[in-house]
Amino acid sequence: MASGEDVPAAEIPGQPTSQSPPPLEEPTEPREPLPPKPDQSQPAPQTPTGRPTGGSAEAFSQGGSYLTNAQGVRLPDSDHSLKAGRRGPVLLQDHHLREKIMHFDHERIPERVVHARGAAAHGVFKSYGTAESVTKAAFLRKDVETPVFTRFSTVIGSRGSSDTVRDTRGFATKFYTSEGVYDLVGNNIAVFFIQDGIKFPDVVHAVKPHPDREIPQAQSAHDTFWDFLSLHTEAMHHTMWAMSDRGIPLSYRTMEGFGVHTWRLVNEQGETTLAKLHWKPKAGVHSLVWEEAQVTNGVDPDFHRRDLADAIEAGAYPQWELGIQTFPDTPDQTFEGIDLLDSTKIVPEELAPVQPVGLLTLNANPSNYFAETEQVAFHVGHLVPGIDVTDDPLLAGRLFSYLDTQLTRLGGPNFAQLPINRPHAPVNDMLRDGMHQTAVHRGGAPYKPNSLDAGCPFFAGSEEGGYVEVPAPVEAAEKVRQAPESFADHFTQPRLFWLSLSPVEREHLISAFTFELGKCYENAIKERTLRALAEVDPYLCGQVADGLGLPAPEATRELPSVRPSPALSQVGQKWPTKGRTIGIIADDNSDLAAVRALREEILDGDMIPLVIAPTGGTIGSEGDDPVTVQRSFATGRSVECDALLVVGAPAQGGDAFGTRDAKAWNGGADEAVDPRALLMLTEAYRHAKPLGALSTARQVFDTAGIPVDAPGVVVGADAGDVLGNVVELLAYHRVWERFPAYA
Ligand code: HDD
Repeated sequence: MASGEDVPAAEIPGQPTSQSPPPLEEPTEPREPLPPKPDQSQPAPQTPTGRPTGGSAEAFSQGGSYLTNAQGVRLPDSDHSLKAGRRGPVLLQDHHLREKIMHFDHERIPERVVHARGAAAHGVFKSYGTAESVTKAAFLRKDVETPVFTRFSTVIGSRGSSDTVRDTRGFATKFYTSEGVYDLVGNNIAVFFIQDGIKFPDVVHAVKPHPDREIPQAQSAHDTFWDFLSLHTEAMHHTMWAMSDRGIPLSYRTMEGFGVHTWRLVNEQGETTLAKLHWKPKAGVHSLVWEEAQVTNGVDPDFHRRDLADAIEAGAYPQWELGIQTFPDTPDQTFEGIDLLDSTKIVPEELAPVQPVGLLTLNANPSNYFAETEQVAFHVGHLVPGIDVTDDPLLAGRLFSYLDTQLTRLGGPNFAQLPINRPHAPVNDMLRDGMHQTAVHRGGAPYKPNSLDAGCPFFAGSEEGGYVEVPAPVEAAEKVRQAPESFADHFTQPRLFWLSLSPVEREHLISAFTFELGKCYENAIKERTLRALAEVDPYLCGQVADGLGLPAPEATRELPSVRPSPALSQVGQKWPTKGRTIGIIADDNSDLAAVRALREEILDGDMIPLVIAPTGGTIGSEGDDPVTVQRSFATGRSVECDALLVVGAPAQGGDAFGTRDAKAWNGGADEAVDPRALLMLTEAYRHAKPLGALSTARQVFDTAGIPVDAPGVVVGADAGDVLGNVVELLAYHRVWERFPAYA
């Protein structure tokens, strides 16, 4: 058959014939263009000079009801390449195929070299005005509201890794202030691994997967990290935090944030104050337990990302207070003997209280992950008048690194023009051209001084809101590659951290060290780390050594006496329960009225009820207003819930758990309970979560081996009472007494 000649469709295997089922129906009627999404109806992007680009708003949005190519030309087909005959070769002249594949081939950009995996949200920062005496920053004046974009992240793993790994978390906020963009690029750990930016490539190379096999992913539990740590003990303080419960936060919503460095604040009078910045979550500082974190990695690798987005979508907006610790700007830049230029040191809150200066509320999810969360570019050098840097050598490295990395990641120097990075203040920067330039600049003289543009743009001094660096004195000294002597103490503050934790938290920390070092192959690395731990605390070192089956070394010096900082412990306080998730385990035979009442009361308390049943669908009969199931025993796991309730049969309802059919999961005292339900309960019990049983459900606890008189187990006949008690327990996050170390 001659090439190009059409073959009758009926003769071609795989092509529709008259016997083929009709194709799936598509909504093929052309309609009027859909109304633009809220973000698409914004005015057209502005140039960096603040002027419109000259294009219409429509030109920048994806609109219109017809599929087009990138040039706006309508297309009749996007499923078949242009061929010489139905079975013939694809033609090189298919410009639509070429464009579609070309664009696809370039859809990925390099992921961040660290902090690759993240989730973000838009929000607003409202200032209390309490920082006005120490800083002239306009966004910190009383009642000023500033739009923000916050990105949370893990550090080690790549973009596709999971959320609940043991790691430091990033907490970066972009404030679109009236004076330009201010970025606060912090972590959920108050100190950093290293004291000098020049060591950043070393610590990152050590913690990233091994260069030969690229394993393990998103973990510090491997030889290269512990090799580095044991040889470089300034990282010990950060590592203590990472091995504590802080390394496995419950959610982004329940994480503290820290600006880590000491910053220099400047007020209207030009007076300076040194300050450390803190984010305090309104929902409390809560963590997972290690087993829970490990299970969650498999059950729901997007756990933190989903939690953040769901909470915002449900209107349970996460909130943090921004707080500052202030210190006099003395020539030695120390406070109570603590070197404020050393980012491996904290100043305990008991010595310098954290004073609240404003409230961050995250209230909108991104519309497009790539455009916003992926392309947002933070930089510690994005500062506004009133906030200046100090001589912290770690900060110096960062001031160079953040801009530099965007060149590779975002492909050129114009990333400030991307919508998510664009300042909300007018820009007239005289930066020109370059890759991905989207502005149509006007004016013929992008240089200063000029006369052709009448000298415009003009310089702004302090009076006009210009960013004028603090004329901080610089000590005349010799050039050296050396650290100050005060940087040499690597163990006093790790000991302070250790002694500030409750017994349960210390046990968790011991287990984490034992797990991570247990994953190392080289004994020399384990032994060296034990020697470092001996300098922190003999009990800590002894317990980890026992777990590894190695002898415990002794400290080489007398351990310093330190005053613990209770603010570092996460145990003991009571917190709001808003936004927490309560699972309700039930089946067809359960007291449905109780299930309904529980659901309603949980929702009334601004919490999230999850009905968990043997199968998906509904429980209860048709005429009985069935209850929708959110998780089946196949998809649900206790790790998703902060507390679990089990609902048995109605009080006089007879034999609710007496039969074992397809949907009944509990066969009563003599029959087997579905092992998945038992797993959920025993797991939640082990993870010290509050548990409640209504009426006959207490039999299930017996079968699971959970003593109904154990701490945090509530049994009763009244749904309201049981729930009330469980919520009261939840306010403490966990039933801490259940951990053996509590006593
Ligand atoms: Fe960094 C990203 C936080 C030290 C170099 N860093 C990055 C992010 C956070 C932090 C939260 C992710 C921002 C985002 O969501 O896009 N980094 C910190 C903190 C540090 C710190 C709290 C110490 C106090 N970082 C640090 C040093 C260097 C870098 C010492 C280099 C000398 N950090 C980078 C980077 C990243 C980055 C390579 C990767 C992606 C990016 O910047 O935009 O430039």
